[in-house]
Amino acid sequence: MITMKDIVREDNPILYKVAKEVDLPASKKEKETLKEMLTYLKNSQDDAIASKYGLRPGVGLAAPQIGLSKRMIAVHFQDLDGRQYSYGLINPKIVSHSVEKAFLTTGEGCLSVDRDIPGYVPRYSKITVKATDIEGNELKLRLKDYAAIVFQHEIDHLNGVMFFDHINKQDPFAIPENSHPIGQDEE
Ligand code: NB4
Ligand code: NI
Repeated sequence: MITMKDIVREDNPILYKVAKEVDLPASKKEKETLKEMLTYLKNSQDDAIASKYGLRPGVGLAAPQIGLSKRMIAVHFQDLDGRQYSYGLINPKIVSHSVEKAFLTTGEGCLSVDRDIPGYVPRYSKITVKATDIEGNELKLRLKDYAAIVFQHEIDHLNGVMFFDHINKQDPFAIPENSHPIGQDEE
């Protein structure tokens, strides 16, 4: 099983590389790895398992974070309307996006970054993603707000981009223009 020792940290150059496309159909090994990434997320959200193995909780994970420079991501979360998302995706691609942006009021963290970096991370509020799932099915996902933010954080990792690259260095909590907040106190 994947544990924290398998997760590379921000000093590892693999996190700043553009990851390679996976030749389809994906190999048995690649599919096994993607299943393990999804299992890490499920385990990390289970208090008993997470405390037993010292897992930091996650709703997403990208293959470069476990030292594999390949375009594969796993996501496992419920959006704020309670809709469940649980996917292992290969060669995910953002094929269209809104002009409008959104950001988590809590800011973002990363399993590969062992420090808090305060500030809003502006991202597109609506995206359409095309990808291949673990079974080899072609998927087209229309995502908004929280779900769109999670997918963009993961797809960024495939392009060597970290969440803090998006934070306004001069004023980290400046409200990005043409954006809306996502999170508990978004009323
Ligand atoms: C990826 C996320 C950072 C912002 C928002 C959040 C958590 C991550 C990083 C967008 C994507 C990992 C991958 C959480 C978390 C809410 C749901 C269900 C019950 C606990 C869990 C906690 F753990 N980020 N961690 N960071 N990343 N929400 N939740 N809760 O997932 O680095 O590249 O279990
Ligand atoms: Ni991350």
